[in-house]
Amino acid sequence: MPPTITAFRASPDRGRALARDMRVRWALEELGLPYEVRLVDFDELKQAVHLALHPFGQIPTFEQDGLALFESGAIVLHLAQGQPGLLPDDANARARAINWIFAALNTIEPPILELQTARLNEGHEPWTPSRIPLIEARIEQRLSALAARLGDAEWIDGPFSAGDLMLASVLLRLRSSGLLDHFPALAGYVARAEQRAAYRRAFAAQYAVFIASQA
Ligand code: GTB
Repeated sequence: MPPTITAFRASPDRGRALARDMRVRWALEELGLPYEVRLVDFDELKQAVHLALHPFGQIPTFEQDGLALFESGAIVLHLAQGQPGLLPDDANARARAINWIFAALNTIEPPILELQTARLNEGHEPWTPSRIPLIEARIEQRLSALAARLGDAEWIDGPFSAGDLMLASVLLRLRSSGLLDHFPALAGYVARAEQRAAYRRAFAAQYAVFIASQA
């Protein structure tokens, strides 16, 4: 049976592929795996049926053959480990690709989330205007180190891997901030990721959901 994932029926990102079901869709497309999507409204997220799948009442979730997972990183890793295509065969290279999944989620994404929280949820607070430059500086520190490591390579460590998928997914969240533009190597990296056929199929699928929600 194909897996079933959950996604917003009407994503607040208006189909810009910023919600975290996108990284799972992208991984599934990279691996050529069919999947089904159960769309959920915001109020369903905190109801018992969904909480049984996701203790924090969020998307995405993943269900297949009696296994239920939440956390986009865990889902992508599970998929990548299940079939060839997103992790190298060589044990050390595989460990390094997994290393980059964790780096994306634990080291690069946190300050990016802080910035979004400050802008979207705390924009009215008196401290926000002075806090934003501090968060931006922390993000730029990370981007600078990442750009230095990437150099002029196409992908972060050899052929495209789940590590690149997660890094690009996280960096994409910065597009509207303009911060990526200060790092042309990273902007090019993200653009290459977005040009992948699997990314485009995943983008189109989530965009179609958003358009349908507006009808
Ligand atoms: N760590 C978890 C993971 O990686 O799976 C985080 C999951 C998560 O934050 N899910 C969000 C959610 O369900 C959707 S993606 N939120 C509902 C809730 O917490 O009640 C986050 C997101 C939402 C909207 C935009 N946007 O509009 O641009 C971008 C990202």
